[in-house]
Amino acid sequence: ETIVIATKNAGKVKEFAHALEKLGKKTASLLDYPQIPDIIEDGLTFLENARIKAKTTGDALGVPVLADDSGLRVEALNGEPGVYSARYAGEGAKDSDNNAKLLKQLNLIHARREALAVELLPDGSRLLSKAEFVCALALYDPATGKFLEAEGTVEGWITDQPHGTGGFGYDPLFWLPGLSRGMAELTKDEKQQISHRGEALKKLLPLLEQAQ
Ligand code: ITT
Repeated sequence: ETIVIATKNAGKVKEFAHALEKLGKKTASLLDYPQIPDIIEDGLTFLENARIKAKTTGDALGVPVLADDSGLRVEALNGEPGVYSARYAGEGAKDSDNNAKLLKQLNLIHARREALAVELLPDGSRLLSKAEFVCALALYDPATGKFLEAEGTVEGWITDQPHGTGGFGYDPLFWLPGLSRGMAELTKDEKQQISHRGEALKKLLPLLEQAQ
Protein backbone atom coordinates (compact mmCIF):
# COMPACT_ATOMS: atom_id res chain seq x y z
CA GLU A 1 0.00 0.00 0.00
CA THR A 2 1.35 3.42 -1.01
CA ILE A 3 0.57 6.64 0.84
CA VAL A 4 0.89 9.85 -1.18
CA ILE A 5 2.41 12.74 0.77
CA ALA A 6 1.61 16.20 -0.61
CA THR A 7 5.10 17.62 -0.18
CA LYS A 8 8.04 18.68 -2.31
CA ASN A 9 10.35 18.84 0.70
CA ALA A 10 12.91 16.01 0.38
CA GLY A 11 13.63 16.14 4.13
CA LYS A 12 9.99 15.50 4.97
CA VAL A 13 9.79 12.75 2.33
CA LYS A 14 12.71 10.90 3.95
CA GLU A 15 11.21 11.12 7.43
CA PHE A 16 7.79 9.87 6.31
CA ALA A 17 9.31 7.09 4.20
CA HIS A 18 11.35 5.97 7.23
CA ALA A 19 8.39 6.08 9.64
CA LEU A 20 5.84 4.46 7.32
CA GLU A 21 8.10 1.75 5.91
CA LYS A 22 8.19 0.21 9.40
CA LEU A 23 4.40 -0.13 9.10
CA GLY A 24 4.75 -1.87 5.74
CA LYS A 25 3.65 1.17 3.76
CA LYS A 26 5.39 2.73 0.77
CA THR A 27 5.37 6.47 0.17
CA ALA A 28 5.14 8.71 -2.86
CA SER A 29 5.39 12.50 -2.88
CA LEU A 30 4.79 15.48 -5.15
CA LEU A 31 8.35 14.94 -6.38
CA ASP A 32 6.84 11.89 -8.17
CA TYR A 33 3.97 13.98 -9.63
CA PRO A 34 5.59 17.00 -11.29
CA GLN A 35 2.37 17.60 -13.26
CA ILE A 36 0.62 18.93 -10.14
CA PRO A 37 1.06 22.72 -10.14
CA ASP A 38 2.50 24.62 -7.16
CA ILE A 39 -0.05 24.85 -4.37
CA ILE A 40 -0.74 28.28 -2.87
CA GLU A 41 -0.42 27.96 0.90
CA ASP A 42 -2.46 30.96 2.03
CA GLY A 43 -3.88 29.48 5.24
CA LEU A 44 -3.42 31.37 8.51
CA THR A 45 -2.52 28.27 10.51
CA PHE A 46 -0.40 25.16 10.01
CA LEU A 47 -3.56 23.05 10.00
CA GLU A 48 -5.26 25.18 7.33
CA ASN A 49 -2.20 24.88 5.09
CA ALA A 50 -1.99 21.12 5.64
CA ARG A 51 -5.67 20.82 4.64
CA ILE A 52 -5.10 22.93 1.50
CA LYS A 53 -2.17 20.75 0.37
CA ALA A 54 -3.95 17.46 1.13
CA LYS A 55 -7.22 18.46 -0.57
CA THR A 56 -5.65 19.99 -3.70
CA THR A 57 -3.48 16.92 -4.23
CA GLY A 58 -6.17 14.39 -3.25
CA ASP A 59 -8.71 15.92 -5.63
CA ALA A 60 -6.12 15.99 -8.44
CA LEU A 61 -5.04 12.35 -8.00
CA GLY A 62 -8.30 10.80 -6.78
CA VAL A 63 -6.60 8.95 -3.90
CA PRO A 64 -6.24 9.69 -0.17
CA VAL A 65 -3.38 12.11 0.48
CA LEU A 66 -1.42 13.07 3.59
CA ALA A 67 -0.02 16.60 3.96
CA ASP A 68 2.38 18.10 6.50
CA ASP A 69 2.57 21.79 7.25
CA SER A 70 5.21 22.63 9.77
CA GLY A 71 7.53 25.32 10.99
CA LEU A 72 9.44 26.98 13.75
CA ARG A 73 8.00 29.39 16.34
CA VAL A 74 10.70 31.42 18.10
CA GLU A 75 9.80 33.02 21.43
CA ALA A 76 12.07 36.08 21.16
CA LEU A 77 10.58 36.73 17.69
CA ASN A 78 7.00 36.54 19.00
CA GLY A 79 6.34 33.24 17.27
CA GLU A 80 7.96 34.06 13.93
CA PRO A 81 8.65 32.68 11.36
CA GLY A 82 5.67 30.34 12.06
CA VAL A 83 3.70 29.49 8.93
CA TYR A 84 6.25 31.51 6.94
CA SER A 85 9.16 29.29 8.01
CA ALA A 86 9.85 27.95 4.49
CA ARG A 87 9.95 31.46 2.95
CA TYR A 88 11.45 33.34 5.89
CA ALA A 89 14.36 34.66 3.79
CA GLY A 90 12.09 35.14 0.73
CA GLU A 91 10.19 33.06 -1.83
CA GLY A 92 12.21 29.98 -2.84
CA ALA A 93 14.74 30.54 -0.03
CA LYS A 94 17.17 27.72 0.73
CA ASP A 95 17.41 26.24 4.23
CA SER A 96 20.81 27.93 4.64
CA ASP A 97 19.28 31.34 3.78
CA ASN A 98 16.49 30.86 6.32
CA ASN A 99 18.95 29.79 9.03
CA ALA A 100 21.16 32.81 8.31
CA LYS A 101 18.16 35.14 8.58
CA LEU A 102 17.06 33.53 11.85
CA LEU A 103 20.51 34.07 13.39
CA LYS A 104 20.64 37.63 12.07
CA GLN A 105 17.27 38.52 13.63
CA LEU A 106 18.13 36.95 16.98
CA ASN A 107 21.58 38.54 17.08
CA LEU A 108 19.96 41.94 16.40
CA ILE A 109 17.63 41.45 19.33
CA HIS A 110 20.47 40.42 21.60
CA ALA A 111 22.56 43.42 20.52
CA ARG A 112 19.66 45.76 21.37
CA ARG A 113 18.60 44.15 24.64
CA GLU A 114 21.65 43.52 26.73
CA ALA A 115 19.50 42.34 29.60
CA LEU A 116 18.33 39.33 27.59
CA ALA A 117 19.92 36.35 29.27
CA VAL A 118 22.26 34.25 27.19
CA GLU A 119 23.16 30.77 28.33
CA LEU A 120 26.27 29.01 27.18
CA LEU A 121 26.61 25.38 26.20
CA PRO A 122 29.77 23.49 27.19
CA ASP A 123 31.18 24.07 23.68
CA GLY A 124 30.79 27.83 24.12
CA SER A 125 27.82 28.30 21.81
CA ARG A 126 25.02 30.56 23.01
CA LEU A 127 21.33 29.77 23.47
CA LEU A 128 19.56 32.69 21.81
CA SER A 129 15.87 31.95 22.37
CA LYS A 130 13.38 29.32 23.33
CA ALA A 131 11.59 27.91 20.28
CA GLU A 132 9.24 25.15 19.21
CA PHE A 133 8.72 23.16 16.07
CA VAL A 134 5.09 22.60 15.13
CA CYS A 135 3.72 20.00 12.70
CA ALA A 136 0.13 19.76 11.48
CA LEU A 137 -0.89 16.68 9.52
CA ALA A 138 -4.04 16.37 7.44
CA LEU A 139 -5.13 13.22 5.66
CA TYR A 140 -7.81 13.87 3.05
CA ASP A 141 -9.94 11.24 1.33
CA PRO A 142 -11.50 12.51 -1.91
CA ALA A 143 -14.04 9.64 -1.82
CA THR A 144 -15.65 10.98 1.38
CA GLY A 145 -14.42 14.60 1.40
CA LYS A 146 -13.32 14.04 5.00
CA PHE A 147 -10.12 14.95 6.84
CA LEU A 148 -8.22 13.23 9.65
CA GLU A 149 -5.96 15.65 11.51
CA ALA A 150 -3.29 15.72 14.20
CA GLU A 151 -0.69 18.15 15.55
CA GLY A 152 2.62 17.74 17.33
CA THR A 153 5.19 20.07 18.87
CA VAL A 154 8.69 19.84 20.34
CA GLU A 155 10.37 22.50 22.48
CA GLY A 156 14.01 23.53 22.39
CA TRP A 157 16.40 26.45 22.00
CA ILE A 158 17.97 28.23 19.03
CA THR A 159 21.77 28.16 19.24
CA ASP A 160 24.15 30.62 17.59
CA GLN A 161 26.29 27.75 16.23
CA PRO A 162 25.11 24.73 14.24
CA HIS A 163 25.23 21.28 15.84
CA GLY A 164 25.12 18.19 13.63
CA THR A 165 24.54 17.54 9.95
CA GLY A 166 21.45 15.30 9.98
CA GLY A 167 17.81 16.25 9.46
CA PHE A 168 16.92 19.31 7.38
CA GLY A 169 15.70 22.88 7.58
CA TYR A 170 16.29 24.57 10.94
CA ASP A 171 17.50 21.35 12.63
CA PRO A 172 21.19 22.42 12.89
CA LEU A 173 20.20 25.45 15.00
CA PHE A 174 17.68 23.62 17.23
CA TRP A 175 19.07 22.48 20.58
CA LEU A 176 17.32 19.94 22.83
CA PRO A 177 18.30 20.70 26.45
CA GLY A 178 16.76 17.46 27.72
CA LEU A 179 19.00 15.40 25.45
CA SER A 180 21.97 17.82 25.46
CA ARG A 181 22.10 17.39 21.69
CA GLY A 182 21.05 19.25 18.60
CA MET A 183 18.15 18.01 16.46
CA ALA A 184 20.59 17.51 13.55
CA GLU A 185 22.69 15.21 15.77
CA LEU A 186 19.88 12.68 16.20
CA THR A 187 19.44 9.54 14.12
CA LYS A 188 16.23 9.24 12.06
CA ASP A 189 14.75 6.98 14.73
CA GLU A 190 15.67 9.33 17.57
CA LYS A 191 14.25 12.33 15.74
CA GLN A 192 11.05 10.45 15.00
CA GLN A 193 10.63 9.56 18.67
CA ILE A 194 10.78 13.14 19.93
CA SER A 195 9.96 15.43 17.01
CA HIS A 196 6.85 17.45 16.22
CA ARG A 197 6.35 15.26 13.12
CA GLY A 198 6.82 12.05 15.07
CA GLU A 199 4.32 13.17 17.69
CA ALA A 200 1.73 14.22 15.09
CA LEU A 201 2.15 10.87 13.29
CA LYS A 202 1.72 8.97 16.57
CA LYS A 203 -1.62 10.72 17.04
CA LEU A 204 -2.76 10.35 13.42
CA LEU A 205 -2.08 6.64 12.93
CA PRO A 206 -4.71 5.38 15.44
CA LEU A 207 -7.30 7.67 13.82
CA LEU A 208 -6.39 6.09 10.49
CA GLU A 209 -6.82 2.57 11.90
CA GLN A 210 -10.24 3.53 13.29
CA ALA A 211 -11.36 5.00 9.99
CA GLN A 212 -10.46 1.87 8.00
P1 ITT B 1 5.92 21.40 1.30
O1 ITT B 1 4.97 22.57 1.51
O2 ITT B 1 6.04 21.01 -0.14
O3 ITT B 1 5.60 20.25 2.21
P2 ITT B 1 7.82 23.14 2.57
O4 ITT B 1 9.26 22.99 2.91
O5 ITT B 1 7.43 24.42 1.87
O6 ITT B 1 7.40 21.87 1.72
P3 ITT B 1 6.27 23.96 4.85
O7 ITT B 1 5.53 25.01 4.10
O8 ITT B 1 5.51 23.12 5.82
O9 ITT B 1 6.97 22.93 3.87
O10 ITT B 1 7.49 24.67 5.60
C1 ITT B 1 8.17 24.01 6.61
C2 ITT B 1 9.34 24.89 7.05
O11 ITT B 1 9.68 24.54 8.39
C3 ITT B 1 10.59 24.66 6.22
O12 ITT B 1 11.37 25.84 6.20
C4 ITT B 1 11.32 23.58 6.98
O13 ITT B 1 12.69 23.65 6.79
C5 ITT B 1 10.93 23.89 8.43
N1 ITT B 1 10.77 22.61 9.15
C6 ITT B 1 9.66 21.84 9.23
N2 ITT B 1 9.91 20.69 9.88
C7 ITT B 1 11.20 20.74 10.21
C8 ITT B 1 12.06 19.84 10.85
O14 ITT B 1 11.65 18.65 11.25
N3 ITT B 1 13.32 20.21 11.03
C9 ITT B 1 13.78 21.41 10.59
N4 ITT B 1 13.05 22.30 9.95
C10 ITT B 1 11.76 21.97 9.76
